[in-house]
Amino acid sequence: MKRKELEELTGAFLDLEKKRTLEATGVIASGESESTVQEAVDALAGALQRVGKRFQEGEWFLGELVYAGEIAREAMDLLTPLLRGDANEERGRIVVGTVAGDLHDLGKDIFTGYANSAGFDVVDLGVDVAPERFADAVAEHRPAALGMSCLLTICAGSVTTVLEELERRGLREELKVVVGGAALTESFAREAGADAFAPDAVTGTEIVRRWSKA
Ligand code: B12
Repeated sequence: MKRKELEELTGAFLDLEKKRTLEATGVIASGESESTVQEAVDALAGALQRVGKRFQEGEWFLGELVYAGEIAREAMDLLTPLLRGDANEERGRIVVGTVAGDLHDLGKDIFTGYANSAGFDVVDLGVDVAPERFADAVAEHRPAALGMSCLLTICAGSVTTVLEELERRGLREELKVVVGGAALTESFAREAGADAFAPDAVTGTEIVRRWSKA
């Protein structure tokens, strides 16, 4: 039964059938199915990779990419508030945002959902966040960690600019920085001077959880 529900979800999504996708999401979100919310989030994330491939290979055009993004947004909005963790204590604050020039927020929001459910107080700056705004938020909220998301290769340099701005303002030393998103890699993160790269939101949450215990 489990596989069938997830297949229906990804099948409807990849057919760009919004109503069917949201119905399939609703069944899982209601808890009436054997599939978990986390499995549905992972299934949608995997399907979005396929959307990207279809777009990259010229099979789909911008209209389809935009519509798929819209459907995914609505489905994720039903799921991410339901991500459950084992939070029984306050673990500290995290500031997150998508870097300047980049409007992708689905992955960042999944990380926010997991981090919230793990007991972190997350301050979400949204998308297209300028380096100065990241630094202002770190100065204001004094988080234990900063998370940056980047999906566009041309925006990857913004990660470095943010780290330089934090350094310049004397805000880098006490702060841990984790980055994620399809445009980034482990080696890029290391060279840019971030503390960690997270290939997915669960790993990202595990990393900040480890830091908060240290
Ligand atoms: C959906 C989508 C869109 C939607 C975004 C909707 C939204 N609200 O986010 C829309 C239609 C707006 C869009 C627009 C564009 N897009 Co787009 N998009 C995608 C697509 C298909 C899926 C992205 C996604 O949401 N994936 C699912 C999530 C769950 O995955 P994720 O973001 O990687 O996040 C996971 C991890 O990376 C990690 N993570 C991510 N961030 C963070 C942050 C932290 C702190 C942590 C710990 C973890 C973490 O955790 C997440 C969950 O596990 C990708 C394809 C791809 N392979 O990524 C293209 C893709 C990113 N887009 C692309 C392009 C080219 C564009 C446009 C330039 C198209 C155009 N010509 O206009 C515009 C750019 C707009 C802009 N300025 O940002 C290219 C980028 C190519 C490149 N190398 O730079 C891609 C790769 C498609 C492709 N293969 O060509 N896009």
